[in-house]
Amino acid sequence: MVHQALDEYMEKMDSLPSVLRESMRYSLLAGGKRLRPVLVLATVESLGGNPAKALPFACAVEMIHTYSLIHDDLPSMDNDDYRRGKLTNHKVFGEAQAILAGDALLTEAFGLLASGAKEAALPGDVALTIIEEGARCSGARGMVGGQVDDLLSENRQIGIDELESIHKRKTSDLIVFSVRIGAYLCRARPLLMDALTCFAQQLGLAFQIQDDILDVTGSQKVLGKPAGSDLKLNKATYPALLGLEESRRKLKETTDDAKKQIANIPGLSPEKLLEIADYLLSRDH
Ligand code: GRG
Repeated sequence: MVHQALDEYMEKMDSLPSVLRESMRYSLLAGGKRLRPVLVLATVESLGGNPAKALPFACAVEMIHTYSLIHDDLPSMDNDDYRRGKLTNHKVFGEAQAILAGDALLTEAFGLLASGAKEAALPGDVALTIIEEGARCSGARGMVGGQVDDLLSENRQIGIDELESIHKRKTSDLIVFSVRIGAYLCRARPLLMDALTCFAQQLGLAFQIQDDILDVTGSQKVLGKPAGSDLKLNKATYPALLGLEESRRKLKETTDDAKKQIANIPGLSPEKLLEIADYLLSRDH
């Protein structure tokens, strides 16, 4: 559903400069797990809503995520050649176009949050809250701020608290935003909103621990990368700070904690969300 909807949005943008449209399409439709949009839809389903109506919001978070990946891969950041099993955006379209494709995806995402809110006839305060949270989670106080502190932490010894503060903003905030969108769309009461938020925070942390473990164990080779090729020796990671075994234990504990947050809450059918948590625990890329 998400892939098709993203394809349709890009189809409609037929008046764009063709290189811009192609570079946006290239990364947006390259695949990926679609974790964040699926979380939007699964949260809506868990609250008894209609996931199809949440599709514009789901697509918006995937656009924000894709922009962050394009920019993260740039030579001035992680300088990666491959993403989602394909050459990175700047390798195909050049650095300037990659920066602009990312900028365009981020901006379109906020347009989509607004038009999605109109389409769903959301009350103004709910729509504005979603947009405000989206800016907070993806901007200076969220993902961008986390990325800055991540870059500043390179070649420096950091502790587990600082590592978690970076990942909370860089990785978890967009995951939390995805779940909270679903809760806002269904007008979840505060108890449910809080439970879902705690679930997403722990899920985001677990996701990052698993990401760090996979970088070391080389399971990313599913994407055509050699074992350990994602390992950045100048960066702090969970396995570097805690060791592999302790990281695996923490991953399991954090995932279990995430699942506990949403189990047995009246008014919530958490099956899909629990399934996603289990899937992330066993994922190999
Ligand atoms: C450049 C503003 C800016 C932010 C970059 C998200 C991020 C911050 C960088 C991405 C680099 C990275 C490997 C982060 C760790 C976790 C993460 C977000 C992994 C990629 O997400 P997946 O695994 O990717 O959900 P797919 O391709 O499956 O969508």
